Amino acid sequence: MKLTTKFLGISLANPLVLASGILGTTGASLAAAVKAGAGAATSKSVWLRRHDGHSNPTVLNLGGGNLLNAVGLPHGGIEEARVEFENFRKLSSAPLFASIAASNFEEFGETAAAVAELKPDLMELNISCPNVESEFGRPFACSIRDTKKVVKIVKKKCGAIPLAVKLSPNVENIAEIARAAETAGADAITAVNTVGPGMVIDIETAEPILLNRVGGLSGPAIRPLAVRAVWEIFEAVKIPIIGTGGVANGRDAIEMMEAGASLVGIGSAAKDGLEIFGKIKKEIEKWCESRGIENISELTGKAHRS
Ligand code: RRO
Repeated sequence: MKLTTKFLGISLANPLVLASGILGTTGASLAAAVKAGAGAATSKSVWLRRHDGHSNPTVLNLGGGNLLNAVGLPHGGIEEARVEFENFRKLSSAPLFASIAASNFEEFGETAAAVAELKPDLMELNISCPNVESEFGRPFACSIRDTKKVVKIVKKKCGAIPLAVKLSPNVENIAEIARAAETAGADAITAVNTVGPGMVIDIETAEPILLNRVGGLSGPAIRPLAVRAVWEIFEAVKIPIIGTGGVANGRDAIEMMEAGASLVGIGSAAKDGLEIFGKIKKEIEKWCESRGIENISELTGKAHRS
């Protein structure tokens, strides 16, 4: 069977994508994910100017593959992205997805324009980071109005580069936010960012462990929530979905596609080693072959037909 797929005209060797935030800071680490088997790799969210994240501790391992993070969107700025994207291109011909972040509407437009010049294969608009609320207020992805406004601004700057909008699961109705993004011109939806915010307390010191006190939850614990979100978004919009949230094996990736995803993001599961991409690919292939499925895209949205 064939794992190759097309997403908004982009050819991928398989539907697995390194999600933003995990190993996406350098060209070498992005290329390593592709070499290990990812069909595409997404950068850490790029800022126009240097942005310092939170101080340590920023990531807690909760066990069972689950993480609580408040990294706080650190990035060196557009010149760093230029160098690292060039490094990636020297090492790999696979699609590169550029995640972008900013603190306000205007800066999102400027960042999109600057990143478009770096010619990524897709731009992913990160309006759903749960860890910078104290700095910038509520994420745009928590409001229909803000989502529409920022997508309109950014879409104008993307030129021919397709635009995916990364949504937050921390909303009452994710389908209506997805619809707002689609109406405003988004070409795809990435769902979901981390869940929360959550908190873990050191019971001896009686203090929250993360320096930011709260952080976003990721890993297998959030997978059913992500699957439900993707399922609802698939019902609500016509644009394709990158399903992300707790996928850790072939079964999970297939489930995410059946819920409606065309591509599947792998984030937390990659923290223990990039071999995960090859392993998931093999599991998908074996499952599909035993069921006579010839084309991976047959899986997308299958749960809506049953
Ligand atoms: O850097 C982070 O703290 C972070 C980001 Br940008 C995001 O989108 N989601 C997340 O859980 N952490």
